[in-house]
Amino acid sequence: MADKKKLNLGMIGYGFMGRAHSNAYRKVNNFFDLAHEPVLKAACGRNQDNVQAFADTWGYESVETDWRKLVERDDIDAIDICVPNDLHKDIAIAAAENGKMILCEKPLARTVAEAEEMVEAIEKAGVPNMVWYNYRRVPSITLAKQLIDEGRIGKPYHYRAWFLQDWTIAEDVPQGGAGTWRLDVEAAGSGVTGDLLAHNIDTAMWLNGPITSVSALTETFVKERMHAESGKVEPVSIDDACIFMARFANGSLGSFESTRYARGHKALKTLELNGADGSVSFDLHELEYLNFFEYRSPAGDKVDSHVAGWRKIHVTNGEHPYMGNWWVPGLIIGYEHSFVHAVADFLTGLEKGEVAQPDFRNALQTQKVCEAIIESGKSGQWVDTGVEL
Ligand code: SOE
Repeated sequence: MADKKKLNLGMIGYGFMGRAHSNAYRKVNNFFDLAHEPVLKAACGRNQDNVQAFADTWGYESVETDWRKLVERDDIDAIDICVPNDLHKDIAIAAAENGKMILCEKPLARTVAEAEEMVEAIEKAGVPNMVWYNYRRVPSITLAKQLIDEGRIGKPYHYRAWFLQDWTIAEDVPQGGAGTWRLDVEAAGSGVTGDLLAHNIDTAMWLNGPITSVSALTETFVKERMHAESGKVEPVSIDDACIFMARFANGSLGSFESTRYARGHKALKTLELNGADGSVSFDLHELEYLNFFEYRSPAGDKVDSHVAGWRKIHVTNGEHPYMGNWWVPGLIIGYEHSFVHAVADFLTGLEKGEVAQPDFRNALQTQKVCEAIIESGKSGQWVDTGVEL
């Protein structure tokens, strides 16, 4: 890979997402023909032993224990932010001020105000940037986008999506700390809205356009939990569950549900879009399939009703999005590949001078919807999102 342009990466954080992204950087050049090659230059985390172990596992050349030092290093081109949400803003702004490209984990920030500051900083610095809403790059979902853009669904009427989990039902799950910072409002900003629904909102607006207003029902089922840092039982202020209705700018209606209390569901993530001429539906548990109902053919003819039916498309052919870069038709790929695709798209963007989406400005729109949901959950009123049209 001697002829490739090196992209020296500084990874901040070494949890679940630090691993998913590192895996993607390592694999991307084996499967995609790109002008750039990510180099795992430095990993950063507060605990020297842990970050060194992570660096050894994934092949990072060096470690730092202070992210401020990392963003100032001359040998780093891009910063990857994989830490809890309360750190996203300060790291992103400092990285932008130091001229670094930034790849930031979702959600962009805790609040719209933070996200706006981040957008201002990166746009002022003019640095390439991307937010890791990885599910857009599951080939079946990308295929849904193609079908919608080709007009195969026709006028959209309904969008519905779930993201259901069950890992916080036990009352002794702490808030704060590794992984469980997602239950601490200070670190996360919100609960399932920012953590899970943000994915569904990003995909929904990508497929079906801007969400203009929302009406939400939120609940915190377990009111107090031990805080892993203070060791004390403290009030819980995140939304454990959220159900919201939405209006899209194109006139269609949305219904969304997310919880971490759906016993038996670990990551039931679904979407469905119903239009006048067809429907698409997707379920992450069968991520290699896209379900498609065709009512009217591309030529405009109605499909013969006695043979019309849902088609379960096995999205593994070479002509399907991203799949030509993997195995042979019929053989599936999985969750981790969505991150490889994100890196491939980011690097392709660098090569072609195009902006890989979602960039910070695009992710700010999702943040606006999340904030409107939380506000609506508190007030019981419909709230305008203020999303750019
Ligand atoms: C939470 O359990 C979580 O890991 C999210 O933080 C991720 O964004 C989601 O993809 C899977 O669930």
